Amino acid sequence: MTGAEQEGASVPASSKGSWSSFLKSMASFNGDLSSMTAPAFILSTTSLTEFSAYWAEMPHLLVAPAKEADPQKRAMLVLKWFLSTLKQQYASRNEKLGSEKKPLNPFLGELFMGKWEDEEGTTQLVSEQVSHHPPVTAYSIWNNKHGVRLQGYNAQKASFRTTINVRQVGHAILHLDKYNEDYLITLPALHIEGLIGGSPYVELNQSSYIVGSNGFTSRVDYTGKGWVSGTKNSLKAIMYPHGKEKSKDDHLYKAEGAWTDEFVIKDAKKHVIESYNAKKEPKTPLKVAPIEDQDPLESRRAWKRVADAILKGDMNTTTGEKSVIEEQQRALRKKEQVEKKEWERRFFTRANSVPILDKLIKDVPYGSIDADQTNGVWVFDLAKAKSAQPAAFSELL
Ligand code: HC3
Repeated sequence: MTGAEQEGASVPASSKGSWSSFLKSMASFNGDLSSMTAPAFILSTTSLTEFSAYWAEMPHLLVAPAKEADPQKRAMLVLKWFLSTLKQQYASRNEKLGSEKKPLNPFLGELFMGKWEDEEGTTQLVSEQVSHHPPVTAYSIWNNKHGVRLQGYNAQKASFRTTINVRQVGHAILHLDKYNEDYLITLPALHIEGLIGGSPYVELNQSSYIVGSNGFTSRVDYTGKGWVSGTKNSLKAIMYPHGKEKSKDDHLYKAEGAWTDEFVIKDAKKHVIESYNAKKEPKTPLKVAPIEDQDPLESRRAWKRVADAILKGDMNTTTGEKSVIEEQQRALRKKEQVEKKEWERRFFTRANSVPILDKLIKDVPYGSIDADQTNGVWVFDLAKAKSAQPAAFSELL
């Protein structure tokens, strides 16, 4: 524990009591992150549906594999893109806001939509809350110019043992039209550091995989600063032909560095093939429709009153406005029960099976789909999407 942590330096003086009550309450934490009640100063105005955008803030890296003719290098560029998304996914809020905050819990049917426009053409995003119990967010991101499509869904299973530990359930699948190739991406486990001092941040742990239908798999190992040794936000990755994880001589590439900073990718001859510097890589800003033009279910419109109250530090209004949304949701669920009709998701459908997922998951050690923990396996439904947003999807199929 650092000096600052001992003193609780990041907790505003007026919130010290509520922060220590929050820490005490964690002892009986039931694992449901959405039911966690945190003090006002640590509440974020951003809903988890927005987090799906972190996958594509650098469209040039997302589409780079589609421009590469060699299958082995293509798989390596998928690894590079994936590693480049980590800082955005897990450290950008900390960097921007000074700590990780508690995101808004999306309601069922909540949407977040936007696009990135740059020299790679238009890259589009739809994110939808497809389940509330358990909370599950699904997303689809596509760039028609380069024929690149990413879709996925995720939920979090949390536990408390000295800190908050989170296992991510779900996956992403990247599809490259030109090569009719798919990459199954599993999601890293994480835990929260800096909790005692009141400035929480995410550290990644364990391993995640990228399994390509072209025969190459990457494994990424995450480590952090331990009690005795280690460096914050470290990663090591290897890429190998399917089934050759344990055979070092068959490893094709190695990546090493920090996911918040710099990493390099070397070939089997130890030559640096790719390098990445998170601080220097240009990002394309996401364009989101002005709030007044948004659908009532779109995140920033739906949460506006809550977000405004959080920004003002007005806890009474925050709680009151949250209750308005919760009440509306309760009424909708009741209506669905009476009418025996499940909420119709606007962009996604629950699938019985996804053959490519069933095939690729076999190359993930101990890999399983765990559909029971995500209220199903969720796939982007183009027919639904076309009727929901005809203009946006006119170029597809
Ligand atoms: C655990 C987490 C919510 C989930 C966030 C996820 C896993 C969501 C999917 C994204 O693709 C990646 C991602 C990044 C960060 C994860 C969040 C970090 C903290 C947050 C907890 C619910 C907040 C804990 C509360 C407190 C007070 C410690 O900040």
